[in-house]
Amino acid sequence: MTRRKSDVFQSSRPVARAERVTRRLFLKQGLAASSTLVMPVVGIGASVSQAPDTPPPMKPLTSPGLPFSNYGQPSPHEHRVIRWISANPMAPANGVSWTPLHDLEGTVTPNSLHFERHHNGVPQLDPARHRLLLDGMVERPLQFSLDALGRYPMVSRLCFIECGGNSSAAWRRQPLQAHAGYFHGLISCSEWTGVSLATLLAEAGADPQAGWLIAEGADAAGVSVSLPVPGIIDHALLALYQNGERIRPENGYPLRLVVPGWEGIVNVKWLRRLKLASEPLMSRYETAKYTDLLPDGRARQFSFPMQVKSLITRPSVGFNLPGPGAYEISGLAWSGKGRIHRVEVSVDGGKSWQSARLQEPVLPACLTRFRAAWRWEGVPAVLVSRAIDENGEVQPSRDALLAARGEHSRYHYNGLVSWLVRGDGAVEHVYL
Ligand SMILES: Nc1nc2c(c(=O)[nH]1)N[C@H]1C(S)=C(S)[C@@H](COP(=O)(O)O)O[C@H]1N2
Ligand SMILES: [Mo]
Repeated sequence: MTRRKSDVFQSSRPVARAERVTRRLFLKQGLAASSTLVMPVVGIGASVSQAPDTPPPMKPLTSPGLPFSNYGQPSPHEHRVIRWISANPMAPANGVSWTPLHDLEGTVTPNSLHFERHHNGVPQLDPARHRLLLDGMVERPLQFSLDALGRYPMVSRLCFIECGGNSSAAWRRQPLQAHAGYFHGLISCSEWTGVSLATLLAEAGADPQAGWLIAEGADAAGVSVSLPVPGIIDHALLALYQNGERIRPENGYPLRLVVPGWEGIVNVKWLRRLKLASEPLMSRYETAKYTDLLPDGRARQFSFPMQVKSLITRPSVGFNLPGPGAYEISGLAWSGKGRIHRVEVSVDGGKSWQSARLQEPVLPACLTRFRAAWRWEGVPAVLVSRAIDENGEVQPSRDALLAARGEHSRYHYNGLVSWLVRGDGAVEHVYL
């Protein structure tokens, strides 16, 4: 079933009686009641669930429920929580589908909602016949069946994959009004499990002179990418599992390359060949595509790690705040170069900032959930988040990003994202 953005509307259900609760919270923390941003969140949920106008709990059922199922499905009440598909009807195999970040919580993306980027559709591969060829500058060219790969020691990495083209609509002059996930949701986070690249390169006897690894997919898009071996040898893996189950067909079944924190395209799906070489291939996917045209007319190439970035997911476009009172601001931060060190949140369009609470675990190249308690006064407020990673890199303002990169980029947008909460509680995307 293909459902479009217009069918999807998400509204928040903030807490009842929030005003009183918030005042109590302020007193508890010894803060002035005029303050609008309160950290950390304590006790709001418990107090609210006691509110006197809450309907009494439903009676337990007296007849049996539905029987067991072989493979679980979400509640039918959650049918609006879907990937939104953007593809050209004339070439439906080339396009994207977006993770609904605005509908999700925590940091792990359910497999059925992992974003998709296919250049020429999802190949139907038979795992019994699939092989991985490892050749080029090696002592022993090797070919692996999946059974053979499964006998090597495995490793797991909880990490994000982000398309280089994520958030690209933010390069436009006018702020696009779209749900957070249907704008910034070409990022998903999974636990990937498989065999480390280092293990296989050692097995084949990689030539130390081979500086580049060329990875090729088995789909009909001719995807080949070149990766610098020293940059990936310690963290790349050949993944067989995604959040504990076999990788989904759309995410690379039965085998994909995962390079934690590096741009989407190098995470080659339906992996069929790894070739060691002394030079990069200069394929279409690292020349005509996935390069960034700079203001001086040159193009930036091989910009692998995704830059530090963050985004408030709740509230965001599509939410309607029903009235003044206590809300939690919740969002995601990430950096392809390491851990998130700090996330700052502003409710006044960047005039003042306070540190948000980072939810554990905080892992390198992984989505990190941040939270900040907020009391909305019922007047317009501009919410912004700003992430800083462990290398001290700071998420830039949109103006700073445009000044550095010019206006002809299509990839690697990591500027600040601002949401205007209007006086009537609706949320709009604005540029500062
Ligand atoms: N073989 C192959 N690998 C591929 C692609 C593809 O079209 N074919 N798309 C790439 C791009 S551009 C991205 S962003 C990621 C998307 O991974 P996902 O579809 O699992 O989210 O896969 C990359 N690997
Ligand atoms: Mo991508």
